[in-house]
Amino acid sequence: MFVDRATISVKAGDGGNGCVSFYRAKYLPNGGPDGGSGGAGGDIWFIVDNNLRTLSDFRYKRKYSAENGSDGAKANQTGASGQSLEIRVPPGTMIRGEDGVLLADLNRVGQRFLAARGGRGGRGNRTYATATRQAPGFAQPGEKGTRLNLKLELKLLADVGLVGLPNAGKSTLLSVISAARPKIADYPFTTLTPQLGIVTVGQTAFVVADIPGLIENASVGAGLGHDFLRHIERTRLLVHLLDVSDMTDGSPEDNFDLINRELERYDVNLSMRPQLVALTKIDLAEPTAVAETILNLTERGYEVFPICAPTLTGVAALVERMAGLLAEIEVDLAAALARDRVVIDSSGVTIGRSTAGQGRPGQIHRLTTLPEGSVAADFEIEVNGDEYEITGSWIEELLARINFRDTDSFRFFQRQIKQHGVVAALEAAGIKPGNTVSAGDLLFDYYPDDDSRDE
Ligand SMILES: Nc1nc2c(ncn2[C@@H]2O[C@H](COP(=O)(O)OP(=O)(O)OP(=O)(O)O)[C@@H](O)[C@H]2O)c(=O)[nH]1
Ligand SMILES: [Mg+2]
Repeated sequence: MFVDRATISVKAGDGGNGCVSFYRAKYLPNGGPDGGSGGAGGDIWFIVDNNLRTLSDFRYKRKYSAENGSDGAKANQTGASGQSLEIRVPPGTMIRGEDGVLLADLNRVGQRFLAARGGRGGRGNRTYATATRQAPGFAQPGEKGTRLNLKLELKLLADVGLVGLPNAGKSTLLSVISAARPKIADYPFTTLTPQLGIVTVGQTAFVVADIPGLIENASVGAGLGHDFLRHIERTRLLVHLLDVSDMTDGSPEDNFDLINRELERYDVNLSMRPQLVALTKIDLAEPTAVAETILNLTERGYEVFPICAPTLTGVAALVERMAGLLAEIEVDLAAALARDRVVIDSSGVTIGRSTAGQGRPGQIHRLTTLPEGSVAADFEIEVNGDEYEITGSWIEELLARINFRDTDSFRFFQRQIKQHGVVAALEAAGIKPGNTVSAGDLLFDYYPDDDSRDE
């Protein structure tokens, strides 16, 4: 079965203990303190691996821990740092805390997320020596590594979603174009859970998702389809299956419009996805009815493929077109993703003071002191876990003017948010490198360009 949820526990490594030791030599009985500090514990990272498609690995292994740091030793030897642990997840994995708060949305290949930082190593007694305290007989224990329970959720990253009424022939199509063996039967709602199949065409392969049939009001929860619409949210192409042999429930075009209305009501973006139409069960249909449906839908601008899946009639042409369209869409997707790779540069900004201290969930931050040379603007920063949301009329107006695919336009945006103190406000709110910032539809990871973390 396809697994798309998993709960795991992670534990970053403990820091090694600091050491208490004094230098001893034959003629120097009271040498100075020379206990080294402990090494840092390893961190827990999540890394997106494009070769993975499911969360099934997490069904069997639920506990993940990074290595502990080693203790410090005599002669000022610092303990070795613990190895960090990298947990590989498929693209599309969302990581939530135990409370359900979204911590990371991992959808770009190679994207990394620091889930838990290893404990710091304890200081050795050597580091406590001062002019007045020359022989400190104590050292610091290592800091414990963070332990967390995390919920992983994978929105099925299918390239193509099959949609249509129950019994339209979706599972039958998937069974003949892939190695997937979905249940097929002559009654509606045969498919109860989404099924994935990998379709190979020449050198390329893509993933097709078969979801339970949709019915009227599926977008608001009717039938079984609703829960599964989210599985096709991120597909790049929809294939809409229309049974032309069965005229009992209205004309094929009426059914076609009904499904499209449901898609639109669920998510406008979904209804704007490119859509190919497959007319199914043409072996049972009136040829004139088929011809008429083809004509009508073609006139409306759709590409229509009459098929009979059990005999493979028309299937090759449909699959070829799916592959062809996906290749075209790929280019657009790359451009869309490039937009996400935003790096805010905070160099040279004087950090103002926020009205409150560190970021807490739901807390709103306002700068009381604006950075030097910056211009006042109306915006607020809301902190939710590791997510920082910028809201307010000024940022909305700014976003509306920016074309994120254009480098100059994007630079202008970077300058604006710096000049107006947004970067300073984020810092004052406690943002850390790699945290997520959202503003309107824009989502990006925060990385200041000076990397001076005090560790
Ligand atoms: N004659 C004929 N029967 C077909 C064709 N395609 C599918 N069928 C039959 O139609 C019935 C329903 O097919 P499924 O593939 O299970 O339909 P589905 O769209 O997956 O249905 P749900 O899972 O309920 O949404 C099955 O009995 C299939 O054998 C076709 O091209 N010709
Ligand atoms: Mg089915």
